[in-house]
Amino acid sequence: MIQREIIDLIEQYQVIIIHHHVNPDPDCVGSQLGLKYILQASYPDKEIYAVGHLDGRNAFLGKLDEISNDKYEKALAILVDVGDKNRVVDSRFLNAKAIIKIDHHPLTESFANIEWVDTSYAACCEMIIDLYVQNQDRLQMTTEAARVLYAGLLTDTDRYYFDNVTGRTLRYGALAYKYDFDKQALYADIYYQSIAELKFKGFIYENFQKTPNGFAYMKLSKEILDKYNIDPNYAANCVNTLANILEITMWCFFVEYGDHIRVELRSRIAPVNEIAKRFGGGGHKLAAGAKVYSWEECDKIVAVCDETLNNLNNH
Ligand SMILES: [Mn+2]
Repeated sequence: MIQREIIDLIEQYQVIIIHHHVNPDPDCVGSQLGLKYILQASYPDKEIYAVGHLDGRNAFLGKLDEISNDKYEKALAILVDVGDKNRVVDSRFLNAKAIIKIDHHPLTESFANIEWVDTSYAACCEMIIDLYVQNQDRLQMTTEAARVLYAGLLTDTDRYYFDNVTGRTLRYGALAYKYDFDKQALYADIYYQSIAELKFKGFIYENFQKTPNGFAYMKLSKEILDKYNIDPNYAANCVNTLANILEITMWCFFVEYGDHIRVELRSRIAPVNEIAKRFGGGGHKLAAGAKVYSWEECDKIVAVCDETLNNLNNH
């Protein structure tokens, strides 16, 4: 069983360094710090580090470690919530003696010594909790681990709302919830909005476009983002501003970055991962993404999505 192999390998190493992906979200950081705290409690003699960079928005989750290059010489590196080598923050993980990957995204490349990749988990934090639940003879949970793992469950499922949620996700939420951390403080840290963010959403509600067959989209140029003082990552994460609207069954944000346009595609009926694939991207059935390089390509995506809904409406 792969979880046993993971723990066996962990037990062979004195230094363990856990890495996150670029623009880490609470599920990624929650998995990273949750695993760190579990391993610290379970193996107090080992050196366990979590490295990378947290922006202000995710600072409530905890602190990361700064470590010197020589730490990698005898280390085991663990990558969480990320499948691609080039999306891992801090490439020094390549200098580690062994690498473990723990991820719930569809597999794109294999390179680690142990790869635990399973898309049946709604969140990477659910995988870390499962690692603890199935191996309680060797691992210990802590209150602080439960807090950050619970944060990841909430955000990767949109509070148990997305279709990736299973009975297991809910049971593990209950397991984390029973630990004595301040839930209201956690919700406040995750869900607060600034007035600038609120006004930006107001702009979206006023200005999104809709095709005749129920595809809604928003083109967010650098000019608009600058005007509202909004970071492109934040803008892309606002795609579900257009969710739960009666007349809209598929929706998309096109967000301009320096050299490309990020496409975030969502649906509540027709699969969108195949559409994303046609434009070099991919993802889940009802939530997918791609990267394109011109607004003309965005218009092609709009046409394909509207056509998909047209075909669906006529059947
Ligand atoms: Mn995740």
